[in-house]
Amino acid sequence: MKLQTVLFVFTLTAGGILQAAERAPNPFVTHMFTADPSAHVWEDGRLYVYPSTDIKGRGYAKMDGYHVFSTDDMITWTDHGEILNAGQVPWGREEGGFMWAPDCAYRNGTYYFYFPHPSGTDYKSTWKIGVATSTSPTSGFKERGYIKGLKPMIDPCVFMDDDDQAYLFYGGPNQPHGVKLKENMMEIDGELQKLEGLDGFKEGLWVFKRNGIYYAIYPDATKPANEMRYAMSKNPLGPYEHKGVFLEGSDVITTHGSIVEYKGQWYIFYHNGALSGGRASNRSICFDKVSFNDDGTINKVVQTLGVDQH
Ligand code: FUB
Repeated sequence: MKLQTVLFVFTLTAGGILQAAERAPNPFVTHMFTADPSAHVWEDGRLYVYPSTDIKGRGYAKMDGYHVFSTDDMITWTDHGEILNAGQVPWGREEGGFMWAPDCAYRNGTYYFYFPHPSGTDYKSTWKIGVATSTSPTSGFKERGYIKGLKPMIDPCVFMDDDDQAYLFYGGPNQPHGVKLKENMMEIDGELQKLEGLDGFKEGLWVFKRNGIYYAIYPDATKPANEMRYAMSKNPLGPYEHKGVFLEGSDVITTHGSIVEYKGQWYIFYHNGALSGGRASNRSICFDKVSFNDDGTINKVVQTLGVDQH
């Protein structure tokens, strides 16, 4: 399903010059509620976003499945449909729901889709990180079990380093962790490590690399709306140096996002409550540009709504 047609808008830039621009307006998915976007550029040159799905009028406990969206121009987005739901997870809790923030990784022709889901009625003590695999980034995912040896926590992020070493990051509440993954992408390799330096960490860890520097971005526990902070390190498993807030909270309590480079521009994907009037569990995914200073620090993100401001 094609979601947007080309949008041409005129906008006032920071420098006060009116100029034309092209991009999908925020939120860029409007036919359903989506949250927790994990963005990746795969080998075909398209940008793919793997969010979780919020259900109209329902809470976090009812989140049940995942869709994939993709683009090659940041304007026209395709909804590739549902790729997995709780009913397809044999070890999952009987009541279903709780299909929370996912991520996807690619190695040697296989896409690995990681999702947090509880195995029992008492969801807090039974979180697992499930894995589904496919040879396509958008369909055919088959559930393959969960990663053994982890603590019951949420929000997986799988980062592939330049040397093809994969790392799993996850955590929450207040406990950011990381560990190497074996080449099979479904077993941990070594001890789970608590990441140092992520001051104020709540959940939603995302790790990326730019110019040899590892960045960890994560929501904090600020109320009424979580902000997003970042920290920098020379090593993926830290220790990290806390740098502060770079994305203000929106009209929903949670923040969750990912940063990716596409066609020479860095973007952050995140969510807000623009389509639900701020209902906490009816969120909508957005993207905006990210810029860096010479020392690698990240500038405060300008969050746009409805129009391009770049
Ligand atoms: O979307 C459900 C949960 O809310 C996610 O797992 C958290 O990161 C928060 O966004």
